[in-house]
Amino acid sequence: MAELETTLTELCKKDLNMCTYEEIYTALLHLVEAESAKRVVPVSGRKLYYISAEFLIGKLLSNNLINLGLYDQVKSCLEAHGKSMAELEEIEPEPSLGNGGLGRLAACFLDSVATLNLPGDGIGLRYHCGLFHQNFTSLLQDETPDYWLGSHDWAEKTDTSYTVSLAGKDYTARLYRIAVTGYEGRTNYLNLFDLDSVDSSCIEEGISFDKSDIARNLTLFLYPDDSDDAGRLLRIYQQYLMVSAGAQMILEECTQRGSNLHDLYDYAAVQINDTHPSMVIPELIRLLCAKGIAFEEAVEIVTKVCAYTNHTILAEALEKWPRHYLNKVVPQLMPVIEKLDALVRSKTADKSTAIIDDNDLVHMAHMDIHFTHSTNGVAALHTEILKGSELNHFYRLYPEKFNNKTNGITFRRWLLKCNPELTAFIESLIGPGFKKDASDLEKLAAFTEDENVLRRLAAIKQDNKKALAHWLKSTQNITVNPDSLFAIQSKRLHEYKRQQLNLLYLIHQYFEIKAGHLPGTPLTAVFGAKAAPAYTIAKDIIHALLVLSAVIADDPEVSKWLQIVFIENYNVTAAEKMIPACDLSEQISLASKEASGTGNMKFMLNGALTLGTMDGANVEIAEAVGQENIYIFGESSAQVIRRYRHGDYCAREWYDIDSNIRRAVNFLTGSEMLARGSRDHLGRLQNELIQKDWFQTLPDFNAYLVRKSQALADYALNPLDWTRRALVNISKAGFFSSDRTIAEYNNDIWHLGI
Ligand code: 73E
Repeated sequence: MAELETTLTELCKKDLNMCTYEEIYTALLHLVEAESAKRVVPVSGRKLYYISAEFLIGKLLSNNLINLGLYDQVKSCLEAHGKSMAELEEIEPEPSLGNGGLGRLAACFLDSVATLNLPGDGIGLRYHCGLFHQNFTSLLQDETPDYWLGSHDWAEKTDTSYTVSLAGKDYTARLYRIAVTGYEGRTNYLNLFDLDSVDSSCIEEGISFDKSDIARNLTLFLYPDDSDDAGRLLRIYQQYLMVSAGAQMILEECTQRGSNLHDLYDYAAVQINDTHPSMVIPELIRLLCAKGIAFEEAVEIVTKVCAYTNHTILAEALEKWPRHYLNKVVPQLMPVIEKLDALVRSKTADKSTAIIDDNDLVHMAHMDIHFTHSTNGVAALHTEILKGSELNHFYRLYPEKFNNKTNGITFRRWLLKCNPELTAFIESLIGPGFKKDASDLEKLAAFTEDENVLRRLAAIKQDNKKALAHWLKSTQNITVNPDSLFAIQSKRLHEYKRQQLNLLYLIHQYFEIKAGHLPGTPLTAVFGAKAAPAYTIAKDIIHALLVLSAVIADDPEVSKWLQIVFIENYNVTAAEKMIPACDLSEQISLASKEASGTGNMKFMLNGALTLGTMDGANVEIAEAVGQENIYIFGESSAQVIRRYRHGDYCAREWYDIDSNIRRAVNFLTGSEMLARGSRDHLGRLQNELIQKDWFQTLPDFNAYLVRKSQALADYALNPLDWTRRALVNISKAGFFSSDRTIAEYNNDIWHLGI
């Protein structure tokens, strides 16, 4: 520690007592950079390039210190000088370079690749503004830009750049690099590309900006609003900048390491994270051909090198670009894409797998499946749905390409970093092995009947709930009762995730409490969710929850038993506060729609019980913990898929026959709600639920109600048994470590370092 103190004092050029948090932060950034650099290992054999439009990395300082084994020392050293790590963390802006699960998964994967000492880099874009900042004004969401680039961010500006041609004009993509050091592992890099000319002064109002000036706006925002043509075009510009610069970098690195490009497979494995980077396929083919390789061989090389991950079956998320868009932005790629389409058409008569369809739409996922050697889903159920229905035509063509890789999360951030008290307790019981070998958590099973252990675990949960309560008070001036049950639903706002089901339940409870039917325990229902700026109904759902929260807060009879807290601007930093404090994890998507979910894994690992449908990775969580340690409800994916196929779902029938549903839905435009909320928003949501309800909320309403009431009663009646079941959940969470996921990708798809 003395050595650390000397280093820090030298870096700050004065006694630590005299330093501002800014100065200490900058010094630590340099320290981490230097330590990370020591762990760069020369690459031998095949190296991974994980290409993704999103890397939701979150704050980096504490995580990097943990991975470098420096966290405890730094913390003690700061404390000795009257400084707190928590306050220091406040200085760092969060890089929110992702929307949600897909981007966060990419960040967890980079951590695990480096921790497993595998050679593997990320390739993405350096957005100047991350996902918008969410503000609640008049109980409605509005959006402002999230400027995260400060005077000292983690990305190192390099002298490396590549020329990328967009709509016939040349642009220079500059490389920025963020070091990614694994837990006691090697250092890899996250490579982010940007244009020097990008300029935030073209942001007009809120998050709208002049979309025509590519040189100035290309990397301004993560996924600009794509509700108009200019926005959609901009998305293609972004994607191509990323893949073209990325592909050039890959070929350059591999050539420098000795590849003659015919043997590219011995040097590179490229993982395509959903369809956003799919243009890397024709781009690599184009570049290989330009270096003298014949088209057929180039196709073969690229197919062997690339693999594709599918993250969703929602049709609107599967990208299909009008041919004329691509003709405009990437005319150099169209001949390649046309030749690939011709190849497919010569191989199979089945037109449904064509790349360019009869309406001149280019199907990115189709190109991925034909011209990569692996297509994987992200949880067992999701992969089965891909094989059995969504991508069945492809599965019949290439059964050998399809495989499952159930998602995972890095325990360094989602346990060690966010829940140090629980981490220390687990370590005291089973030793430190679980930090690198998550299956070690199984050893906790030996303690499920140990009352002392259970009491300590309950006390840790209580501490974390108090910490969340304190954070809510200091950041949003919200007071919560830590003795209530904390049920948390935090994830993007989307109808398929069904925050509206939770909303209807809360309205139902409001009526029940007023009628004197009291629940087993007071409930605090916590939400964290951003709605896409153009997603009207999602914003209506946020409004309804905020209005209901106010209605309840103003009613002393109900507010003793029920409180709704909607956390503003949910992001990774907020998640780190919320997850350790959760008792009941709400994973209530419509079965078949949530490909995996990863929040479900984070909550389980931190000792929450899950209330969920048999969807995504919930299915595997239920298998791991057993039915007695999870609250499962609702229709099965098979039932849901059948209902969609028959096309005979009629929400109005459910509304008409069920008085509980009717009462809850009607309340949306009742006088209590309209006294505080907007008739436009609430009426539209009500109408949607009765007339459409595309994600089948009403059929699951009663089952949800019954299971949730059961959970509340169990929590109140037998708290020790609740904690015992929480411990079972923690002990079974090992499978959901991203180290396991990455080991599987490596064994089955990448074969790195060989
Ligand atoms: O179920 C999640 C999954 O856990 C899925 O919805 C999400 O990916 C997670 C990680 O595998 C996802 N995000 C997107 N598609 N699937 C997506 C689509 C378009 C733009 C941004 C994200």
